Amino acid sequence: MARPAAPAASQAHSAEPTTGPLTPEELQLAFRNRGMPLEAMRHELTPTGLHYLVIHWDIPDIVADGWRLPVGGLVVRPMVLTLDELRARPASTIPVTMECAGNGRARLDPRPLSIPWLTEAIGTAEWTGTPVWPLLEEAGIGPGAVEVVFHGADRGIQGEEEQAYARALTLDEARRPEVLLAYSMNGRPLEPQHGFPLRLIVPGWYGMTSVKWLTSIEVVDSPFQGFQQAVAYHYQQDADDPGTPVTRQEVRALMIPPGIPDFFTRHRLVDAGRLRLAGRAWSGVAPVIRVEVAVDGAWADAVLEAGLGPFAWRGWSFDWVATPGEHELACRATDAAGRVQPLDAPWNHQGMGVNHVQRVAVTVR
Ligand SMILES: Nc1nc2c(c(=O)[nH]1)N[C@H]1C(S)=C(S)[C@@H](COP(=O)(O)O)O[C@H]1N2
Ligand SMILES: [Mo]
Repeated sequence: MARPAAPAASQAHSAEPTTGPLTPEELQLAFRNRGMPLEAMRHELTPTGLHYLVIHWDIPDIVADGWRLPVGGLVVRPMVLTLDELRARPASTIPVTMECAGNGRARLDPRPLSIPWLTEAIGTAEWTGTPVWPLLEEAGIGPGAVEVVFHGADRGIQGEEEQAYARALTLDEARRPEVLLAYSMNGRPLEPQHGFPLRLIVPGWYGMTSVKWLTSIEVVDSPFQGFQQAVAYHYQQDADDPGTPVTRQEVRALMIPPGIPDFFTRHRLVDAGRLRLAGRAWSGVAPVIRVEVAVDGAWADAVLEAGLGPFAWRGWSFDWVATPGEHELACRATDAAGRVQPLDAPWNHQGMGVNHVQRVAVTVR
């Protein structure tokens, strides 16, 4: 996970990665953008208050009453919808495992300066909403259209550029029936921090694509060049590398840390004897077909559960007979596309898609 030798960056959009201690700015981001405690993986659906959060700037204050969703740009019949009109449309409810593309970033050396995620930028919720494509078909996509831009209400500055949060999907991606305009999470209206009153949900993709606090949908005739699309969310080797866009979630398994933790270090203490290790695994590319657990480096297959659907994580378990002493546990997933979690994820400048295996040190007494 160390960075290969690279030319010095000159046009950096943000501070250069650091090898130093955690900064006050990272700490501030970590409190605002909190993760899911790993023991919450006991729940197949993450309780809303335990789902991770990412809010680039401030949570906007939106009142449902006056709120409207314009659907415009390169369409034949521009539309403006109220929340009630969106709720009256055909609805789907889909369990979706969502992960932030920056999950795992804090383990990189040097460390990109952003939200310092270890492994906890994850959660699975049941989202209810109306599929976006039939709405676009009603509006009538004009000739020459290539992408659909989803605009959010929140504003701020990033990379020295003032902007409102926005991301685009190609028409092919927008056409997928599981791409939803969601107004409810786990059976209740969206919480303010999760995008009230309406957000996009793009199952399988990293979370940045699922734009919260939607203000409008715009069909455009050229690839969207907004900051969150064209600059952020790229696999880059350095600040000058144009890089490649971040899209779908890489394959990953996580373990519920067993036993009891030490308060400060969170090092685990486990009783000797038979113990069931458990966790969850997912991939945005193809179904997870295998999870392995290593005890002190010796890999063996775990038992996989069915899971709630094609876009949700699958539970796994592994029976371990714990013997007294110091041990290291690890887990890794493989998906049907042949992707296997690496022991050591390659370094990249923004700390994207860092899906190396999780290691848990335990003392067995
Ligand atoms: N409008 C808006 N949408 C947004 C964001 C944001 O800051 N503003 N953050 C994105 C990122 S990076 C992630 S990982 C997910 C997180 O969704 P959650 O906070 O509901 O878990 O929302 C995405 N949608
Ligand atoms: Mo994210």
